[in-house]
Amino acid sequence: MAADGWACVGDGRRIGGRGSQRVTRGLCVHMTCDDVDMTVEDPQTVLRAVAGARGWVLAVVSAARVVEVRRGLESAHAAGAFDPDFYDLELADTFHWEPPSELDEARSVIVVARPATAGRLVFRIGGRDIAVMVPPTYRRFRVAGREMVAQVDQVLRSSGHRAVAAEVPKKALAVGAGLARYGRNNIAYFPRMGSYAQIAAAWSDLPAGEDLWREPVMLEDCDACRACAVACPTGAISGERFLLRGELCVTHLNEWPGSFPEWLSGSAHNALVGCMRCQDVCPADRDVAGWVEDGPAFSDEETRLLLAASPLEGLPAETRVKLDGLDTFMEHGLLCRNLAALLTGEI
Ligand code: B12
Ligand code: SF4
Ligand code: SF4
Repeated sequence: MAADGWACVGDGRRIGGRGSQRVTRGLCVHMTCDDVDMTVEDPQTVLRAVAGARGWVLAVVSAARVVEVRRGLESAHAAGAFDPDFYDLELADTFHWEPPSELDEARSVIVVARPATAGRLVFRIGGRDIAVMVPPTYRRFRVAGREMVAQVDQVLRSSGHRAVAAEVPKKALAVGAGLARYGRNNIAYFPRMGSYAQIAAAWSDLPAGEDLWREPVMLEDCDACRACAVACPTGAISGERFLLRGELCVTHLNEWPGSFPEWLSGSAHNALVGCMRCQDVCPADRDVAGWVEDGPAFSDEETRLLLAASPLEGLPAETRVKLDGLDTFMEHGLLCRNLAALLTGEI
């Protein structure tokens, strides 16, 4: 069994449960959550139990690891690993490397991942129903991130600690912390969730404890597989290096404003936002590939309004409710642009 749980489904430990009252030596934390109610000595143990009860995974790493990850990223940039425009748009200002002033002393970063389902929307055009996918990350994006951090903060407050959302490189921290492995497609794969995971991170004043940091690891499934590289419509997963050619990735192209480049084939579009090709073909996702929730469905009239890029304020209230419910973080005009690219040929 691999230490990071890839060959098993957890270590089987159970630390109390609803109503259990286990009192041990050391710092005592009593916390009550919907489905975990226990008294244990160590906030990290409580955190992991609360996460486990929800099907999430969690790790606490030293804040110093963020500095290391930053150095790695900056030296890769200095060595010319990133397309300069891509770096400026996607990476240069994305991360907040300093902990927020509201924490007296940030000692650790807590990384949490939870399972996420893809969404299958329906757009009706000329009486025909066309299914359009929303990849797992984008569904309830903001809510999911906020919930994970709020839950961690709630648990920590019982022991006088805090957690505050961190915008740091989440995959690198999840993999370094031993929670996940990289796929060749550069996505992080978690036991029992595969790549269908949403990741959140939080700065905390909780001491990190035992350092279990490790070098990045790739999935064993990738050793004899290149399915994602073959399926990638733009060659972003290169045979020459591990690091994604992010500037070619459809997700990069359809998350940003502007027109799509001329070289991008119309058939490359496959989701309302993002791209599912390298996940759809991945054998390591075989157990989660069916994690798809249906809805909402958009009528002929709603689809027509969206394809005409009608402003959000002008849409019927029920259409706005459906769009708000997606919570993708994407600006309305970009979703309309992406939909038009997807449905070209269907109209
Ligand atoms: C910028 C960004 C993008 C960019 C760049 C993607 C990328 N691979 O960097 C674009 C817009 C293209 C993108 C696309 C997607 N993204 Co994105 N993205 C981010 C963001 C903001 C930062 C990612 C980052 O740190 N990139 C910098 C690179 C250098 O980091 P890295 O990929 O970890 O690279 C490390 C490895 O390459 C490693 N390494 C180097 N050499 C080698 C060699 C070996 C053998 C190994 C094992 C490792 C290794 O070292 C590098 C540095 O640490 C995060 C949110 C966040 N705050 O973290 C979301 C995030 C990573 N994205 C996410 C998702 C889901 C996606 C998409 C799957 C969305 C979709 N379905 O359409 C695609 C996947 C594209 C892909 N194949 O990677 C999720 C990840 C979920 C998961 N399970 O991994 C995140 C965490 C958002 C979230 N909160 O959920 N994304
Ligand atoms: S498709 Fe194959 S090579 Fe790509 S991430 Fe999945 S297992 Fe690895
Ligand atoms: S998300 Fe799409 S474009 Fe980006 S690497 Fe995966 S298959 Fe290629």
